[in-house]
Amino acid sequence: MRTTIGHRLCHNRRGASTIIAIVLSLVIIVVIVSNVVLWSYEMNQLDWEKMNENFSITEVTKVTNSSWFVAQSEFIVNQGNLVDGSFHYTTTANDVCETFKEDLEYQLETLHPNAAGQYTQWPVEYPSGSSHWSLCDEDSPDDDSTYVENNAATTKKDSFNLQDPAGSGSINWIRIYVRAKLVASGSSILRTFMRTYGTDYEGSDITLSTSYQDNYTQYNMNPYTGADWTWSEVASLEIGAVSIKLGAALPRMTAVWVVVSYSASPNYSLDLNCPFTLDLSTYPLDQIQTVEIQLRWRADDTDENWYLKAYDWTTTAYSDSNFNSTSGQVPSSDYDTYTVNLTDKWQSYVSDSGTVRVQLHDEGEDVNQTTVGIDFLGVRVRINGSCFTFKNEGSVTLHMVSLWVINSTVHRHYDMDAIVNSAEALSYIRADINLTDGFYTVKVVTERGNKAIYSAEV
Ligand SMILES: [Ca+2]
Ligand SMILES: [Ca+2]
Ligand SMILES: [Ca+2]
Ligand SMILES: [Ca+2]
Repeated sequence: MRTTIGHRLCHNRRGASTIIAIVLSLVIIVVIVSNVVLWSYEMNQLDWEKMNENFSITEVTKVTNSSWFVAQSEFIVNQGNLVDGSFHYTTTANDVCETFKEDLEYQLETLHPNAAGQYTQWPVEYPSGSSHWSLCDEDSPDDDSTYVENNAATTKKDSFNLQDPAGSGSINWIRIYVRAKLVASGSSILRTFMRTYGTDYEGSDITLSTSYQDNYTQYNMNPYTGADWTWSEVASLEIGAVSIKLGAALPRMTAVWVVVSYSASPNYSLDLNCPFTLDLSTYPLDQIQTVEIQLRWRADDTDENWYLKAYDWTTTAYSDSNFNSTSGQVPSSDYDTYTVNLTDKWQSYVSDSGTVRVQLHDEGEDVNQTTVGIDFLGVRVRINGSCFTFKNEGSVTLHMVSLWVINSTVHRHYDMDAIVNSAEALSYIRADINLTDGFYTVKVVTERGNKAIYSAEV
């Protein structure tokens, strides 16, 4: 009985391994067959795609310039104001303008303390015995060499009289500056202080650290009158600081001063700039002949000359040095075009990444507040290149990989990498292919191996 069972088990085991072998063989056969089928399908697919490529070269022309590169971001207005529109308005010549206006150019005058004022409350001065204003009056702050300090846990004010101002004209704003620190970490309070018409005004709490820092409070109007500051108000102003010591963090002040922003006479000016980025993959730096800047614009007066300049990346300043024209243009109320080219010295105006920063500015300060409308502003490169127009008339996308240009003397091959979608055309620009006059043949080859040929006379 036991022997019979043993035989049967042995027989079953042999049977099972036979089945496994057959199954494995079947799997291998299926894998091989399916791979063959897949490979043959892929081959057929490739053949089918290759057969369905249908394209032509429809035109070959000389190209002497790129299209215009236009603003991609808002203009930076250093002087003047944006009145209406956005940089998008400047990307097409269509009589729709972005509008800017000249604004008053302001000068600054700085005034320092020259006498004691209403309050001398800060308890400590260094050097000891000095008048407080004389410790805070220096033009370049001397930090720990001379200062006043508050070691009291109550509010203390120091205020000083000021030098007489020399400026004239309309006052834009005044700023009360305080240079101070804490002698130890903490949260003691310090505020700027000002006294006008016998009334005290304090700024908001300033967060101090253990290093000296300048802080200011700006007043666009005299808070007592609610009107623009006058020069006599500035002359009789007192400035200083208020502090409260908390813990061990004694506030220490080394200097206070006032800055007055004003304009002596109507002196309107405008100065704006914007970056333009050249497509260096299509127009490599070593193929550029020169760079052109074109402005289409108008203005509401013809009182002054205006200038296009570009940022010189070497001297790090705007310039028109070596431009073909440096005489600027007087605008008119009708649209005018103002074009400059950067001659063969264009390199200093183009960054390694292809950025050209263009500036437009007025001749100078004048009494008429001019409004300027920019309809179009663009930058382009001049090249000695070629444009090949391909038309894909087939049902599959084309990948062009090779280009030949053949004439009586030259037989040149160029690598290319261009995609043309089904039923679309592509104008393919090569700044590095310069077609000489005469009869020539152009041949283009796709990745699948099809080619198109074009012959003509330039
Ligand atoms: Ca000082
Ligand atoms: Ca001006
Ligand atoms: Ca003007
Ligand atoms: Ca426009």
